[in-house]
Amino acid sequence: MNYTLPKLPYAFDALEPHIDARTVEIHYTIHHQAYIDKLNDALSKAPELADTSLEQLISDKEALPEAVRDAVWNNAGGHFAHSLYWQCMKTDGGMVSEGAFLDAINDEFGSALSLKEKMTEVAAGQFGSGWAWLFKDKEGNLGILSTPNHDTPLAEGKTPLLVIDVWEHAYYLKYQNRRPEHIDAWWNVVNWEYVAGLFLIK
Ligand code: MN3
Repeated sequence: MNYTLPKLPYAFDALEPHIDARTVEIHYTIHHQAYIDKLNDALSKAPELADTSLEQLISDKEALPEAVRDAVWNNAGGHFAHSLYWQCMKTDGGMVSEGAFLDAINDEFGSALSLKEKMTEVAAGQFGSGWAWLFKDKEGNLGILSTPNHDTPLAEGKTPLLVIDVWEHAYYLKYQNRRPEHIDAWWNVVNWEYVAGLFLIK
Protein backbone atom coordinates (compact mmCIF):
# COMPACT_ATOMS: atom_id res chain seq x y z
CA MET A 1 0.00 0.00 0.00
CA ASN A 2 1.42 3.31 -1.04
CA TYR A 3 -0.52 6.35 0.06
CA THR A 4 -0.69 9.42 -2.16
CA LEU A 5 -1.82 12.99 -1.63
CA PRO A 6 -5.58 13.16 -2.30
CA LYS A 7 -6.66 15.82 -4.77
CA LEU A 8 -7.52 19.12 -3.09
CA PRO A 9 -11.21 19.71 -3.90
CA TYR A 10 -10.65 23.42 -4.65
CA ALA A 11 -7.95 25.92 -5.60
CA PHE A 12 -5.41 27.13 -3.04
CA ASP A 13 -7.16 30.52 -2.87
CA ALA A 14 -10.70 29.11 -2.56
CA LEU A 15 -10.89 29.73 1.18
CA GLU A 16 -9.78 33.37 1.04
CA PRO A 17 -9.99 35.62 2.95
CA HIS A 18 -10.62 33.28 5.88
CA ILE A 19 -7.74 30.94 5.17
CA ASP A 20 -5.12 32.45 2.86
CA ALA A 21 -3.88 30.77 -0.31
CA ARG A 22 -0.24 30.54 0.78
CA THR A 23 -1.21 28.74 3.99
CA VAL A 24 -3.37 26.23 2.10
CA GLU A 25 -0.61 25.65 -0.45
CA ILE A 26 2.12 25.05 2.13
CA HIS A 27 -0.15 23.07 4.42
CA TYR A 28 -1.30 20.79 1.61
CA THR A 29 1.78 20.40 -0.60
CA ILE A 30 4.42 20.34 2.15
CA HIS A 31 2.92 19.35 5.50
CA HIS A 32 0.31 16.86 4.36
CA GLN A 33 2.68 15.39 1.76
CA ALA A 34 5.36 14.95 4.42
CA TYR A 35 3.05 12.87 6.60
CA ILE A 36 2.23 10.66 3.62
CA ASP A 37 5.92 10.23 2.76
CA LYS A 38 6.77 9.31 6.34
CA LEU A 39 3.81 6.93 6.54
CA ASN A 40 4.89 5.15 3.35
CA ASP A 41 8.44 4.95 4.64
CA ALA A 42 7.31 3.42 7.94
CA LEU A 43 4.97 0.95 6.21
CA SER A 44 7.77 -0.16 3.90
CA LYS A 45 9.47 -1.49 7.03
CA ALA A 46 6.37 -3.35 8.22
CA PRO A 47 5.07 -5.57 5.39
CA GLU A 48 2.70 -7.24 7.87
CA LEU A 49 0.60 -4.04 7.73
CA ALA A 50 0.18 -4.18 3.95
CA ASP A 51 -3.50 -5.11 4.14
CA THR A 52 -4.41 -2.89 7.09
CA SER A 53 -6.67 0.04 6.20
CA LEU A 54 -5.77 3.61 7.11
CA GLU A 55 -8.62 3.68 9.65
CA GLN A 56 -7.39 0.44 11.24
CA LEU A 57 -3.86 1.83 11.53
CA ILE A 58 -5.13 4.65 13.75
CA SER A 59 -7.67 2.73 15.81
CA ASP A 60 -5.44 0.60 18.02
CA LYS A 61 -1.92 1.81 18.67
CA GLU A 62 -0.85 -1.22 20.69
CA ALA A 63 -1.69 -3.47 17.74
CA LEU A 64 1.03 -1.84 15.64
CA PRO A 65 4.48 -3.47 15.47
CA GLU A 66 6.69 -1.75 18.02
CA ALA A 67 9.49 -0.92 15.58
CA VAL A 68 7.21 1.35 13.52
CA ARG A 69 4.48 2.06 16.07
CA ASP A 70 5.00 5.79 16.66
CA ALA A 71 5.86 6.54 13.04
CA VAL A 72 2.80 4.75 11.67
CA TRP A 73 0.44 6.06 14.34
CA ASN A 74 1.48 9.70 14.00
CA ASN A 75 1.77 9.84 10.23
CA ALA A 76 -1.31 7.75 9.43
CA GLY A 77 -3.21 9.98 11.85
CA GLY A 78 -1.82 13.04 10.08
CA HIS A 79 -2.81 11.70 6.67
CA PHE A 80 -6.32 10.76 7.83
CA ALA A 81 -6.98 14.02 9.69
CA HIS A 82 -5.71 16.26 6.87
CA SER A 83 -7.67 14.33 4.24
CA LEU A 84 -10.87 14.92 6.20
CA TYR A 85 -9.92 18.53 6.98
CA TRP A 86 -9.65 19.47 3.28
CA GLN A 87 -12.99 17.83 2.50
CA CYS A 88 -14.70 19.66 5.36
CA MET A 89 -14.06 23.07 3.80
CA LYS A 90 -15.31 24.94 0.74
CA THR A 91 -15.72 28.43 -0.65
CA ASP A 92 -18.60 30.21 1.05
CA GLY A 93 -19.50 27.62 3.66
CA GLY A 94 -22.70 28.17 5.52
CA MET A 95 -24.77 26.62 8.25
CA VAL A 96 -26.55 23.30 8.02
CA SER A 97 -30.19 24.12 7.44
CA GLU A 98 -32.38 21.03 7.66
CA GLY A 99 -32.68 17.28 7.80
CA ALA A 100 -31.66 14.43 10.11
CA PHE A 101 -28.24 15.93 10.76
CA LEU A 102 -29.71 19.20 12.04
CA ASP A 103 -32.14 17.19 14.19
CA ALA A 104 -29.20 15.32 15.72
CA ILE A 105 -27.38 18.62 16.33
CA ASN A 106 -30.43 20.09 18.05
CA ASP A 107 -30.87 16.96 20.17
CA GLU A 108 -27.27 16.97 21.36
CA PHE A 109 -26.37 20.65 21.56
CA GLY A 110 -29.66 22.53 21.52
CA SER A 111 -28.81 24.41 18.35
CA ALA A 112 -26.24 24.68 15.60
CA LEU A 113 -24.98 27.86 17.24
CA SER A 114 -24.33 25.98 20.48
CA LEU A 115 -22.40 23.30 18.58
CA LYS A 116 -20.30 26.05 17.08
CA GLU A 117 -19.65 27.66 20.46
CA LYS A 118 -18.72 24.38 22.09
CA MET A 119 -16.40 23.29 19.29
CA THR A 120 -14.78 26.74 19.25
CA GLU A 121 -14.09 26.46 22.96
CA VAL A 122 -12.66 22.96 22.65
CA ALA A 123 -10.46 23.93 19.66
CA ALA A 124 -9.17 27.06 21.38
CA GLY A 125 -8.50 25.12 24.58
CA GLN A 126 -6.48 22.27 23.05
CA PHE A 127 -3.05 22.70 24.62
CA GLY A 128 -0.32 22.74 21.98
CA SER A 129 -0.72 21.11 18.59
CA GLY A 130 -3.83 19.10 17.82
CA TRP A 131 -7.29 18.93 16.39
CA ALA A 132 -10.92 19.51 17.42
CA TRP A 133 -13.51 17.08 16.10
CA LEU A 134 -17.24 16.65 15.77
CA PHE A 135 -17.87 12.91 15.95
CA LYS A 136 -20.64 10.34 15.93
CA ASP A 137 -20.50 7.60 18.54
CA LYS A 138 -21.63 4.00 18.25
CA GLU A 139 -25.13 4.92 19.49
CA GLY A 140 -25.42 7.53 16.76
CA ASN A 141 -25.05 10.51 19.10
CA LEU A 142 -22.92 13.52 18.26
CA GLY A 143 -20.08 14.80 20.41
CA ILE A 144 -17.07 17.08 20.38
CA LEU A 145 -13.53 16.41 21.54
CA SER A 146 -10.00 17.57 20.93
CA THR A 147 -6.94 15.40 20.45
CA PRO A 148 -3.22 16.17 20.73
CA ASN A 149 -0.73 15.69 17.90
CA HIS A 150 -2.32 13.46 15.24
CA ASP A 151 -4.50 11.33 17.47
CA THR A 152 -8.05 10.85 16.19
CA PRO A 153 -11.45 9.86 17.66
CA LEU A 154 -11.10 6.47 15.93
CA ALA A 155 -8.89 5.44 18.85
CA GLU A 156 -12.00 5.74 21.03
CA GLY A 157 -14.28 4.00 18.54
CA LYS A 158 -15.85 7.30 17.46
CA THR A 159 -16.43 8.31 13.85
CA PRO A 160 -15.06 11.73 12.83
CA LEU A 161 -17.42 13.97 10.87
CA LEU A 162 -15.79 17.41 10.99
CA VAL A 163 -12.33 18.53 12.02
CA ILE A 164 -10.34 21.71 12.48
CA ASP A 165 -6.55 21.68 12.50
CA VAL A 166 -5.22 23.81 15.35
CA TRP A 167 -1.53 23.14 14.72
CA GLU A 168 0.15 26.54 14.25
CA HIS A 169 1.09 25.64 10.66
CA ALA A 170 -2.65 25.84 9.85
CA TYR A 171 -2.86 29.54 10.66
CA TYR A 172 0.48 31.10 11.59
CA LEU A 173 1.12 33.05 8.35
CA LYS A 174 -2.13 35.00 8.57
CA TYR A 175 -3.02 34.90 12.24
CA GLN A 176 0.37 34.32 13.93
CA ASN A 177 -0.44 33.08 17.45
CA ARG A 178 -4.10 34.20 17.37
CA ARG A 179 -5.73 30.78 17.25
CA PRO A 180 -9.21 32.03 18.31
CA GLU A 181 -9.31 34.41 15.30
CA HIS A 182 -8.42 31.52 13.00
CA ILE A 183 -11.18 29.37 14.46
CA ASP A 184 -13.77 32.14 14.06
CA ALA A 185 -12.72 32.60 10.42
CA TRP A 186 -12.73 28.84 9.75
CA TRP A 187 -16.45 28.59 10.50
CA ASN A 188 -17.06 30.64 7.33
CA VAL A 189 -15.64 27.88 5.13
CA VAL A 190 -17.15 24.75 6.70
CA ASN A 191 -18.70 22.46 4.08
CA TRP A 192 -21.82 21.39 5.99
CA GLU A 193 -23.22 19.44 3.07
CA TYR A 194 -20.18 17.19 3.17
CA VAL A 195 -20.34 16.79 6.96
CA ALA A 196 -24.07 16.02 6.84
CA GLY A 197 -23.36 13.44 4.14
CA LEU A 198 -20.84 11.70 6.40
CA PHE A 199 -23.33 11.75 9.27
CA LEU A 200 -25.87 9.94 7.11
CA ILE A 201 -23.58 7.21 5.73
CA LYS A 202 -21.34 6.49 8.74
MN1 MN3 B 1 -1.93 20.41 9.62
